[in-house]
Amino acid sequence: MRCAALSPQDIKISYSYEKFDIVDVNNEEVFIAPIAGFVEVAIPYGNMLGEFAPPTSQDSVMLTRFLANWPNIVIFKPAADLDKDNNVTPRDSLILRRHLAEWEGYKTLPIPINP
Ligand SMILES: [Ca+2]
Repeated sequence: MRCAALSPQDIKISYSYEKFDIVDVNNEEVFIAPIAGFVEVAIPYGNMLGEFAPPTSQDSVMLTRFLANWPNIVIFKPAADLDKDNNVTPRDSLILRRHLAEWEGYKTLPIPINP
């Protein structure tokens, strides 16, 4: 589950002197590889907390509440953009729900609109 960074403001990382590695906002290690002038960043697609764990129904609930503008719902937007259109929309929520329901064609996230 790796892709190029969506845009500079979408991903916040820092260096952990405790872990001697680059970490995300949750202090989890982030895979980064410079490739011919680009930086590849691993994104935990579907996990709204940005953790490298498979998404669950709780992630779907968080995304639904985020899209409904519930207060105090913070998600890791790059992981929620499951169709890779650089926006978090109800279509991303639909993809996550189908993934969790194990629909055919939704096993591997993300599912780009125009692959
Ligand atoms: Ca999207």
